Amino acid sequence: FSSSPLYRLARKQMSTSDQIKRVSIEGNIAVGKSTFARLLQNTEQDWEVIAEPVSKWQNVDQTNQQSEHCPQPTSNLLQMMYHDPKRWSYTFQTFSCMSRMRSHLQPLSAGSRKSSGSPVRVYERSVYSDRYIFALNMFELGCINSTEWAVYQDWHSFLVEQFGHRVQLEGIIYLRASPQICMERLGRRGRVEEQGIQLDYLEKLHTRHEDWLIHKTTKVHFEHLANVPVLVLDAEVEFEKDLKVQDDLLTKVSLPQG
Ligand code: DCP
Repeated sequence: FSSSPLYRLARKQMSTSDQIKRVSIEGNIAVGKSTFARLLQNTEQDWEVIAEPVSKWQNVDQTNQQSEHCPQPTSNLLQMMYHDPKRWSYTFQTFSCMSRMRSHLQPLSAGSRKSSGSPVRVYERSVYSDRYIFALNMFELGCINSTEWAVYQDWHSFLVEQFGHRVQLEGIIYLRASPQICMERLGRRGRVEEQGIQLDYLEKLHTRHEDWLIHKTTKVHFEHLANVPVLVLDAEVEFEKDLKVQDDLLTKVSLPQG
């Protein structure tokens, strides 16, 4: 791996950062990002995995605004977005990206700080897939209007530029599988809010991943993002319970020491 482009580029990018290596796992809905992140965490104990804050989106805390007119302590924004995408997509994309920014900026845990080399932090998705996969897709589908899209891009670019290297990635792991396989996994996992998702929605998201990470045709606003190395892993085969497949995937992911 040390002779691979991912290694060389990761080293080059590191020299301009705070030495934390930030890597995101990308891929379609239900492809297995959380499972793969858990495997990575078990294999590399001092890597820190930051889970996607889905439960926050399912339980938006309203306690600060609680009053007679707003007696509910939480609301399920994920559910609201799937139920009425035109009304809620912009709000959802704002909230999900803000919660992700917060997790990108979290200080390192004590365990990761103690690691001998540079600490590695692994994210499930990133502020970049929020924008170039989901928000863009919702805009193209007409669920985010052009004013909302302009506002979204404005604050997104501003925040990413302000936070600088703290939200920049040194590598992307793309778990790649067909939309049909993701559909099967989505059905099996049975997250209630996602029950209305159709295959053509997963197909659109798949095309967006391919355009961004394989064909590199997505127009990205951030210069550094164009140079981030991408490791493509075949996630078509079931890997959740197959130790051999897990091993094969994991051996492809090794980052430089130091
Ligand atoms: N989602 C969205 N917009 C975003 C991020 C996520 O609409 N900017 C939605 C899509 C899913 C849910 O949130 O319904 C979680 O999606 P992910 O693909 O990020 O996470 P999964 O849990 O599906 O991933 P995996 O099963 O691969 O672990």
